[in-house]
Order: sequence, then C-alpha cells, then structure tokens
Amino acid sequence: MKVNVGKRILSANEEYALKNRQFLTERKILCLNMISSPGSGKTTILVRTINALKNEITIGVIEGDIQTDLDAEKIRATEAPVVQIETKGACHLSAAQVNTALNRLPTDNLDLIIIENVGNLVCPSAFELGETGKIAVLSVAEGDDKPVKYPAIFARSKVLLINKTDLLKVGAAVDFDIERAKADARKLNKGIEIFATSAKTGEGMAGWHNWLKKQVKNLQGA
Ligand SMILES: Nc1nc2c(ncn2[C@@H]2O[C@H](COP(=O)(O)OP(=O)(O)O)[C@@H](O)[C@H]2O)c(=O)[nH]1
Ligand SMILES: [Mg+2]
Repeated sequence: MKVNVGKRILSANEEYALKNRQFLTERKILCLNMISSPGSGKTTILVRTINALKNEITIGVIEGDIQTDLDAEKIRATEAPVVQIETKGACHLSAAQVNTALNRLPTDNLDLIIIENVGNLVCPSAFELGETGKIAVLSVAEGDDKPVKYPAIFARSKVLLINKTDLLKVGAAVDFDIERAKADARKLNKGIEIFATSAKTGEGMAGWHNWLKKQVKNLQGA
C-alpha cells in the first residue's frame, strides 16, 4: 500500500540547487547558466561581455568542461575570477559541482556569475544548478531547425543568443533563417528574449549587454 505523506523527497541535485539558489539570493548575485552545442561561441561571448562591461558590473565565471582548463585560461586573461570544473566524462554540470565552485569565487564582490555548462543541447537543460536563469546559444552554423529538434533548452531559457551572424554575410557559406529560428523559439517560449550576435565582430552584442545590466539592476533594486 502506498502512503502519500504529501512531501516530495528532493534528489541530491535538487538539494544542492536549492542551497545554491539561497546562497545567490542572499548575496543578490544574478547567476546565468549558459547552454549550447560545443563551439557555438560561449567562451568567446563571455570574453567579449566581460571586457565590455568591466567598468559597470563585476562578473565571475564557472567553466564546465569534460576535460581541460582551456576555457578558464581565456577567461583569466580578462582578469575576471574563474573556476574550472572538469566533469571527467559527465555531459553536464551538477549543482554540487557548482556549490564547490561558488565557494571558491570571491562572491562578496560579484554582481553576476555566468556558468558555461558542458557543450551539448540535451543533458545540461535537465539539471537545475540553482541559477537565476538559463541562456541558450545557437550559432548559425548549426542550422535553424535546432529549436524544434531540441525544444527543452529553448523552452526553459530566458534568453536565446543567435551567434556567428557574421557568417551569414560570407556569400552563401551558411543557410540559416533567423526569422524561422526566432519564431520556433517563441512558439516554445513566449517570453524568450532573442539577440542576434556576432561575438567575433561585436555586432548585436549591445542588446545582450543592456539586458544583462538591466537584470543586475533589477535584482539589486538600484
Ligand atoms: N565567425 C565567428 N566565429 C565565432 C564567433 N563566436 C565564436 N567563434 C569561433 O567559434 C569557435 C568556437 O568558439 P568558442 O567560444 O570556443 O565556443 P564554445 O565551445 O561554445 O565555448 C572559435 O574558433 C571562435 O573563435 C562568431 O560570432 N563568429
Ligand atoms: Mg567554451
């Protein structure tokens, strides 16, 4: 016989996610979980964003990779604090790993923490880390059908960055219908904010930066 005690038992990941959320809320730190396929431009976007906003908001980074600290090296060059997590084979970051990383960041001085999750569009979207919101990145080289093929991440994200738009200008190098991708993402998620960017040239990045500044301001009540 099943007895319903009206209480759901949290998974270990959910427990850590809850702890992380409390930790971040107490300190009024905005925390974004960036998810995409490998190579869509997450690290490049981060480097450009940190450099552009250096004098306005303090940003810390948690880097998740299966192996190496190559991305952390690139972030370190901006002088932003960064912690690298190597998942040693796991296809996503866990909330426990993020908990450890949070304790290693100088959180007293941060307005924003961006987590670069392990590159793939599937597993990371299923694991809450305690973040304020998810950011999906889709580069135009991956095809405009990805929102319909991998709906979970697009349905759960606050923002979609359509990156590498500079490639659309190189003759007919890539076919990608930006309007189709936007419409499909909005069908899954009415409120999603979408910015078309090139982290290489900087085109379109200002809209994303302004969105970030506004979120930090709202959270800190300034
Ligand atoms: N053309 C172009 N290349 C880009 C852009 N953003 C990133 N890249 C390149 O794409 C490759 C993968 O970028 P990276 O930031 O490492 O992607 P990640 O794996 O998502 O972190 C690198 O060679 C970048 O220089 C962009 O907007 N346009
Ligand atoms: Mg990267």
